[in-house]
Amino acid sequence: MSNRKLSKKQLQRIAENQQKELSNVDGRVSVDISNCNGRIISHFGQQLDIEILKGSAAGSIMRCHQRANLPHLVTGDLVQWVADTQDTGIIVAQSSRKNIFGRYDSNGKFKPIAANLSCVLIVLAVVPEAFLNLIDRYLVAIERLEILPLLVLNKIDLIENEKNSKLEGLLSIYRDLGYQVFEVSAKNSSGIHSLKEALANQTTILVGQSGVGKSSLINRLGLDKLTQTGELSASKYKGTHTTTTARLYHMEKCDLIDSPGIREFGLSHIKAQDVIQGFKELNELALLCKFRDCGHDKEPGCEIQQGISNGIIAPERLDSYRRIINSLY
Ligand SMILES: Nc1nc2c(ncn2[C@@H]2O[C@H](COP(=O)(O)OP(=O)(O)O)[C@@H](O)[C@H]2O)c(=O)[nH]1
Ligand SMILES: [Mg+2]
Ligand SMILES: [Zn+2]
Repeated sequence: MSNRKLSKKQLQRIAENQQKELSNVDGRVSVDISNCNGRIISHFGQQLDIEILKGSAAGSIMRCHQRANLPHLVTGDLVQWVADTQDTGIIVAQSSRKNIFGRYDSNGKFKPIAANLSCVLIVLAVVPEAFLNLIDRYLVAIERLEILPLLVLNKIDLIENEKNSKLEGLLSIYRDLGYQVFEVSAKNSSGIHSLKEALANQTTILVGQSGVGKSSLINRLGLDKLTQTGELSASKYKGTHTTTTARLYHMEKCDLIDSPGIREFGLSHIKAQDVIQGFKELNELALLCKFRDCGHDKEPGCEIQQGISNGIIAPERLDSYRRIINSLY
């Protein structure tokens, strides 16, 4: 009993000392990546689960609190933590982020979803119906971050014999633009192998409407190493995760992040000139329009309208671009 008390005190003292060392003048705490010993897996209210990255416990999960002076941490953040009691920890520092993926809520507040990504997998399904504007919203958010965007159509087991021409048309727009589009079924595994190869060595967040099969796909893409290491971490997890926040799965060859379905992926506070960068083909032609402030509507010398007439621009994409521009503050 007394032994345990002593070690807890010692641990706290170590934590405090490290905290002092790490604090910089403005009270914010940041640390070099090489000093990070944890990675945020998920949130549980005020608590976070981290994957332990160093030492004999590497690969297992630790429940942590974070110091109040740290910013809001998200899945994928690399952090430095110290032991608190025997089975919880305190996050004392955060490493700078390679990138941060998120949306804007209806009040214009940025809602970070996940950090340090290399890929975003936009998940569509045969049902519920896929919407071009939602895909484009994701692409706008992704192109700004220099993250690889991939598209996947799930539930192809539900496609009837006759082709679904509306869906085919939608997918061909993105294929023609050079995006890689996979067609899979999480139910019967068809197409899963090539998707898995494309995701190898990437840290990928799966995004898309609720019900398209993001969680099912993650199940189908492999086994999570973290929930397999040790009974303690496994029992902590059982049944506890409904996808209300992003959650990282450490698979054998890749990292996958499940995200909650979002009805609207808000971009309200992105700048208009950043929106068009998400529309590669429009962006290229817009530079050639006669007027620099061309609205790409009825102006003379509009290359985008010309492109629509020539069939090289999909009119749906211009509509979709307009809808996003009109939704900006
Ligand atoms: N037929 C069929 N159903 C699927 C497939 N993938 C997922 N589902 C079903 O679609 C529903 C939503 O899946 P879920 O993974 O929870 O979607 P999420 O909300 O995007 O995570 C569930 O009832 C799944 O069983 C698939 O490939 N084919
Ligand atoms: Mg889900
Ligand atoms: Zn124009």
